[in-house]
Amino acid sequence: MITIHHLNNSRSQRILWLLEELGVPYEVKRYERTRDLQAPKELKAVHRLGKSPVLTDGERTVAETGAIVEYILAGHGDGRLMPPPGTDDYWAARQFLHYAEGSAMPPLFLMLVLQMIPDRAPFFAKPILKASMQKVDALLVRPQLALHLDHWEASLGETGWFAGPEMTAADIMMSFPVEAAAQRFGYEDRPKLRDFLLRIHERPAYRRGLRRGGPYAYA
Ligand SMILES: N[C@@H](CCC(=O)N[C@@H](CS)C(=O)NCC(=O)O)C(=O)O
Repeated sequence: MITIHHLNNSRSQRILWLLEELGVPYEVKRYERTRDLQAPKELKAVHRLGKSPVLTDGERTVAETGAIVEYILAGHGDGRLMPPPGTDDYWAARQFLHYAEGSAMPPLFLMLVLQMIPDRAPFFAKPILKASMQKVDALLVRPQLALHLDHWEASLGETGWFAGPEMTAADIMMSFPVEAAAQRFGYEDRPKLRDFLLRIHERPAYRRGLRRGGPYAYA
């Protein structure tokens, strides 16, 4: 039996959704974030990085969302949720499986860190740090994020999915950056992203995953 080590309000929600779409039985072990939003130390007993998600399957432990998605597809996908191997859509899907964590998440994380720095500084340093962080944000982070958001909107293209005419694991991987960015920017000017979120949030498997995972602030 697969066990998913799941942190509340986190990107590991995607794995529960994937398992629900495939109808694979699994157990969820829930972990609660600490007051400063870190994972609790118990997760380090599962994997030394102490991050979520982690999958355990018998003696095997797999970390990293993208690798976990590939592990589940290899063992239980039976060709579902991926385009036919070797096609352009297949390689687009593989690209998004890597891109979601490798390229889409870092600027979103950086933006969060820049916001936190002045909040955590001594009171006399706050104004100068706030001004500096806002400058870095405006010069470096926002233009990068705009580039990525434009890429997502264009990739949804005519089909409304990230890779080909049907929903794939690429859409599940991309759901977290799309949800996280929606909270910070909204999608007033990006109708395809707005529509993508509405469609995935209505899926019965998505909703079942939410019930298994507990609190999730992004849906
Ligand atoms: N690229 C990794 C990121 C893992 C990660 O940073 N997970 C977050 C959950 S959103 C976490 O565990 N944060 C708590 C912490 O770092 O203490 C993946 O996709 O699995």
